[in-house]
Amino acid sequence: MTVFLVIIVLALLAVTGWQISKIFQLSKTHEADTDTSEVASDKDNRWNGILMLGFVIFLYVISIYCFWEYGKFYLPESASDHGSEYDTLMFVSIALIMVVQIITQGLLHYFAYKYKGKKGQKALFYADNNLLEAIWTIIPVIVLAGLILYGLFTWSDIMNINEDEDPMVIELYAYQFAWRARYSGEDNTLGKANVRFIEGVNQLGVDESDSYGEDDKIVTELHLPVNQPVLFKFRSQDVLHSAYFPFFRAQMNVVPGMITQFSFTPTITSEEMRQSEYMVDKVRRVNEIRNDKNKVLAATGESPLDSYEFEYFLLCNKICGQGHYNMQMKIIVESEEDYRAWIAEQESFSETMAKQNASDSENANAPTEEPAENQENSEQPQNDVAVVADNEQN
Ligand SMILES: [Cu+2]
Repeated sequence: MTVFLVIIVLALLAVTGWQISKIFQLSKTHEADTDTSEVASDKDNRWNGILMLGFVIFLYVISIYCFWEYGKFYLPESASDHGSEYDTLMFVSIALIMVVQIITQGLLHYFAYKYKGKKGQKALFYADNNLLEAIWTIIPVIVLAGLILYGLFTWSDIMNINEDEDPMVIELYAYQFAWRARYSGEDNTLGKANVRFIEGVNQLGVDESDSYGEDDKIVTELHLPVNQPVLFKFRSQDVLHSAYFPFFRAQMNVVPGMITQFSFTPTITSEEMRQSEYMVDKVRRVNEIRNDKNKVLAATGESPLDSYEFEYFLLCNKICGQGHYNMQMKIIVESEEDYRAWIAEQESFSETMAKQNASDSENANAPTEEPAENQENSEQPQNDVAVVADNEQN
């Protein structure tokens, strides 16, 4: 706050100084050799022209430098089936915009320099030219229409879910501030769910009376078999979240009170991605930075950072509250066998509920000396769900 006030005071002082200097200038008697005219002289125009040219050269140089220096931070090759379509669309659009902008921006600034004002020189009065008008109207219309149609076809290609492919249905459940995944089990159908059923271990509010839900499996890590189409159904417990899978070029809003969906097919396993040239290079760079930091940490006696290993992540891409930055879930793309082995180990919803009911009745029958602690464990109040999840992540 103090800093803010100091800045305001300094700004006001600067304005006062500027105004005072203007008053002095105006009150000064005109000397013969100083030009105080408000009309631009040839010298002013020459300077403006040079600055216009200089500015566009600066823009070009800084753009080239940014591509050169930061190009390595682009995402690698897409790890999903539709991702390459998306990348091509993006590349074509950016390339077109870049070419047009480089030419028009360059010409604009060059003409400002070339045709700068000169004393005695009069601008040519040129009313209109139908041919020119037609050219610069029709060409952009054709190019833009083409681009829009191309975008529309790509969009519907990506967004239309092909039910013939028999995608594996997985629910992604968002809440402040973590994700849960619910696999739909052998029947590939998710049990009904509602926020009103959230109680105890039933963190996602799965309807116990719906038999489709019995074999559902709720997990904290997303495992996907490679080359298998997946249909994600998104649900939110509290506020607007956004499921963002940058490596798979997918994103979908997660809206409270409705189910949104997105389908894609992962094509590159986590291990393959780890071994790609891009990722080997990135991991090496990250670990170099971490090693440098570790030297500083070691000097102050603090524990060192772990070395970095690449994993796919599902992130939240809506600023949904204080813990938003931490809202992520690991994604592991693996072979069909590895996936099957992993999913077989996971507890189904009916098993989780049976366990809770058993421990509930045990508590009810137990002598009333020490139930307080057990009660607390088995009956998490709903508000603590997020806190528990947060702790798990850390
Ligand atoms: Cu969020």
